[in-house]
Amino acid sequence: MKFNTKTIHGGQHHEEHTGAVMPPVFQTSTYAQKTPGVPLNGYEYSRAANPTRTALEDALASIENGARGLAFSSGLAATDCVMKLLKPNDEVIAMDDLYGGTYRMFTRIYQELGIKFHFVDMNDLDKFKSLINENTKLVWVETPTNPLMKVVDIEAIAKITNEKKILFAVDNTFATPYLQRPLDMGADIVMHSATKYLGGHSDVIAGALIIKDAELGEKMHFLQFATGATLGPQDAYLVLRGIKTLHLRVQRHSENGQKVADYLVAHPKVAKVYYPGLKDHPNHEIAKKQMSGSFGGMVSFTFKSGAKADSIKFLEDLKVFTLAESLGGVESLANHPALMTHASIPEPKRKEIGITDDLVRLSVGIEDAEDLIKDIEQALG
Ligand code: P1T
Repeated sequence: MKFNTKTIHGGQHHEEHTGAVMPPVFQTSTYAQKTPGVPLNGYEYSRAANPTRTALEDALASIENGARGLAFSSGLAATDCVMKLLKPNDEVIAMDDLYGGTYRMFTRIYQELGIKFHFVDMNDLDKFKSLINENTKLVWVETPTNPLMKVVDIEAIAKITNEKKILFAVDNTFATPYLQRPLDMGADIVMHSATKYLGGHSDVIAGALIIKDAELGEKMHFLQFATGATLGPQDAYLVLRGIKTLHLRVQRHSENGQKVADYLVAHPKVAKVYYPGLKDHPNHEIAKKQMSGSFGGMVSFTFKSGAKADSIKFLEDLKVFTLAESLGGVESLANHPALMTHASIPEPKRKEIGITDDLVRLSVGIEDAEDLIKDIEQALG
């Protein structure tokens, strides 16, 4: 099955009793048993499994080409489940640019529990390799990264992690499986904030893991079941519904993202534009190799003035874009990483990796590109 068919049919079947084309929202916590400990139909308690969530999890496994999909109550809950594979003294090598909440979890929760983190730009493969030792158990990347849109060569990293038997997890939130399928390139685990493009309509908080190996998938299901951060059936239904139009939406997000990036590059007030679809993006060639022909809807930029006040004024003056955290919904959103999504990263660290106080991040939606560009034009004016 090709990808655009999988988004609609992957892992899906009609509901057994009525033939319903979409799975019902099985709003139930528990399931009847005929004799103690023997469930009627495999389901015994909704923390362990729920048919609506199963339908979503099977769709997730299908679109990312994994053995197992798991749906969580948020993206961070999904990340947390991966971290529960680790124990004190284990080491993690993570990309230096990450969603602020992921960085906060790594440094303020798991570092405190005795896990050691190295944050490095993995485009420097020698530096990356030099950090590997016998305690290295996990490599964690976002690509493209939030908010600086760095691109990591998944195949190159996977070659190293597979050889050294280190788990390799990719947060595929920004790219989505429409543009990039990390498991096919050698990664072990894909993570999503399904709140974003998978859900696609800014109406649900959800997370996902897709695991390449069935045995590891089973272990992660145990961790999820035993600790409890599962997705409710109503929210599972919404994400499943979102996935059915993922290919159409991301195609338009990418077209609009490229147009907005091209417009910003030519604007006299704009200093730097971060978008992997630009020819002068430092990782453009890698992006071309591993993303399927387009580059998504996330664009960041800075001001020639370098002034925080200019970025704030711009954000206040937008009319079609909404100033809000989050991304990946049909509507365009704008965000100030230093003050909003990445405020939990200490200022010196933000400065070190390039999240400046005049950096603006746009989640370019699927409205008419002309209206979006006009809005940016008036706000920059
Ligand atoms: O918000 P939640 O569903 O828990 O997902 C966390 C998360 C994980 N990974 C990436 C790449 C993300 O962007 C996020 C959430 N990000 C935002 C809310 C944001 O505006 O960047």
